[in-house]
Amino acid sequence: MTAEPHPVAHAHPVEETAYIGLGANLDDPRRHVETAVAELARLPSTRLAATSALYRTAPLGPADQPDYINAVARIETRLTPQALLAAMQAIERRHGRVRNGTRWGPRTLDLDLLTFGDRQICSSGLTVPHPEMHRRAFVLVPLADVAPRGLSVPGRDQLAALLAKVPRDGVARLASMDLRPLADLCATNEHGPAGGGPAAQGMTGTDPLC
Ligand code: A4P
Ligand code: MG
Repeated sequence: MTAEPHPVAHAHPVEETAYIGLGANLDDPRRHVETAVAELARLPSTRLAATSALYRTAPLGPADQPDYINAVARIETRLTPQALLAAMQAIERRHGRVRNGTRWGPRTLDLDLLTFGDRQICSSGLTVPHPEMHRRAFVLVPLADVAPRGLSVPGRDQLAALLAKVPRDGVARLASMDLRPLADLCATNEHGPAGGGPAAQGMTGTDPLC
């Protein structure tokens, strides 16, 4: 059995703000998204700063698949982008993500690294900002819940300008996230609040949950 990469080994001293897009459309997708947020909150050297509402969105790609649940999380992290991506992929695997070769096919959980500070990265396994984010309402609308409208997407434009260009039909706000999975994790989190929390919901990032 191969061991999961250990992200702490790839931490660096500068804390960066990263935005992570979450999407799911199989097997109780809302639960996958909410528990994945709780798992992001528990990553080492990482703090969950804010979570968007949940959105029901029409599928992009093959039409014969269920609607998606989409959301965005804002984190502050000392992980490198590569270590963060590895940790995100480990979370996807724990959620039973199967890659069957269908582009944009249905999935239990997809985590996309949208932006990482003001970095632009183009390597074989990682492109940041995510190359499709600027044209996707199912990313930009929840992103606006947790990011300043003046956020600049490196190499693209400000979030407000990007939002103005995308049609929003097919993106319906559902509800705030239920962060009880996060509270459960806080109760048992060996890292304690300094390692995994605090977490907050909405724009401010100031309501510590644990
Ligand atoms: N990769 C490179 N850059 C990144 C990044 N910034 N974040 C690499 C995450 N991964 C990145 O991803 C393929 C490879 O991209 C990985 O090996 C990673 O090293 P994947 O998750 O295996 O495959 P994928 O997600 O099927 O491919 P792709 O092209 O990334 O799809 P997207 O762009 O994630 O789109 N419709 C709705 N309504 N809502 C959705 O959330 N999502 C998708 C998937 C399609 N339709 C959707 C939604
Ligand atoms: Mg993806």
